[in-house]
Amino acid sequence: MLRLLVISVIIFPAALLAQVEICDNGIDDDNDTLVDLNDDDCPCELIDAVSFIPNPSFEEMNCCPDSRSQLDCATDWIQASEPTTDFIHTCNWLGWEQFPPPRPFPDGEGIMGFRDGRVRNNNPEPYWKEYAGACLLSPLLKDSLYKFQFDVGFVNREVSPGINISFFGTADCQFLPFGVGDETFGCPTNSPNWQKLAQVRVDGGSGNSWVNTSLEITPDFDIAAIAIGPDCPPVSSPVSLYYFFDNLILNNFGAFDLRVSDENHPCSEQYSLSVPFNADFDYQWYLGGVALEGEIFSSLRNMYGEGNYQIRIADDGRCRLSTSFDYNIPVISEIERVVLCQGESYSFGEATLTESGFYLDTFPSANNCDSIVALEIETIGIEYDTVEVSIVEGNSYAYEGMSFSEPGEYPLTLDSSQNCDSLVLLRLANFGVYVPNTISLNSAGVDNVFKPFAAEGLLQQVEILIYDRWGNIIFSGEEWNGEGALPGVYTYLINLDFVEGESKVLVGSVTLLN
Ligand SMILES: [Ca+2]
Ligand SMILES: [Ca+2]
Ligand SMILES: [Ca+2]
Ligand SMILES: [Ca+2]
Repeated sequence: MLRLLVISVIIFPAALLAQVEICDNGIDDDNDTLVDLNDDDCPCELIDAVSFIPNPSFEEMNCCPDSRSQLDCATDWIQASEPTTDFIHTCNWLGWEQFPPPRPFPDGEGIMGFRDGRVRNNNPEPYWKEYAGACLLSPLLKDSLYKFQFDVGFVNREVSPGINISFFGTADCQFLPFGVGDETFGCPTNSPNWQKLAQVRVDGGSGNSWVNTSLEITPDFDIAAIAIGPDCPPVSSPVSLYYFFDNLILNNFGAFDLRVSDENHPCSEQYSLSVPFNADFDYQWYLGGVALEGEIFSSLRNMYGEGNYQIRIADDGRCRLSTSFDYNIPVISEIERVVLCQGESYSFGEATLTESGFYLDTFPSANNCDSIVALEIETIGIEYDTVEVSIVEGNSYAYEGMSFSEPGEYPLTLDSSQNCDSLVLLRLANFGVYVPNTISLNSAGVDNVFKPFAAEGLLQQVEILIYDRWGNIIFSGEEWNGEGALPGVYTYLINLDFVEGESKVLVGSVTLLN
């Protein structure tokens, strides 16, 4: 068979082989450059499983709530009842102190909180019922089957016992809100414009928990707006009761088959996409419209990088396709500032940095996300402070408790206020002046004249004073040859005027030899 097929391909021109696009093989079978779902030859009904309720997870807001009763801050939500629901968002207000919401929230950063009856100043208010309402993005049609899936949050057993969550509908958005001006109005059906569509019993166990639940609705008239909250009977609790809502998904019953949800952090290796499992369905996952080989289960076994993922369900000759789930790996950007002392280094990725400047690198951070870090390094003490001192040969210079007498350069490390060592370069020089300490009247090999010796052009004027042991000046002039003096020790004082303008007084002793 295989051999025959090969022969036929050779014999017949390619154009005569009418190839058909196969929609789940990742190949452009009909050579029109369009692969699988991207090819018009693969029609499939696109099912949008986004909620008919606007802002269904309380994530979009006009303002950040800073206190109770601010559902109006949640975009598109309508405060349906006179007793007001609460908008809780991590941007600021995290709910009543006595009703802390369970964390984390099921979806995102915003949720809604509501009461079912209230006790105020020991007075029970059994009809104090709080409802949130929304004008639907798309009406619920008469006699069609819908599903409403949502999360209910429970504080604790006492203030959040089991509750009948109730779902109400009205034919016109103008009937929101209801019971205006009447805090004891109770549930929506106390108005003739509203109908109760369904309810479900939800129990939060010991509390501090979220419960995901759902109910089914087949309305007997077209529904344009909804209200959700507690059911209608008056509450007889001795304490105020309180609950939370999040992630309110209302759609055609069948749309939930194609509702793609993700699990784990987007940067995690365990991150995955899935739809609810149904043994009767054949599944195929796509990335960018191209079939992913072997991905034929309700959950993706692997991720194939960023992009638009879709799942196709084929059953009973019908083809249904989910809307694109856009998978993006978040990148975190941060700026770091580091101060280094001279001689210190900073490890940044694989680099060891010691110089001032800006550096960029990418790191895996929490949850294995890439984190782009802009690093600014400032190095303190990169340049020496220089102290220049000149001394006369034989003298010494005291600096920071140390003594220096030899000309030269001394790099010194001192403590400074920056917590870095402060670096000082001490440049010690002498004046280029040599003063002998011994002269002789007659001997060779010893200076015969007492005077400061200096390089030519250094000194402008020299005045030497020679004192005897009683303090009498026995000589004054530019150089002393000891004439007329007895051998012995004499004290000198020399005034030096340098050509550059400086002056210096040198005091010492000189021994006069015979
Ligand atoms: Ca194909
Ligand atoms: Ca094609
Ligand atoms: Ca085609
Ligand atoms: Ca939310």
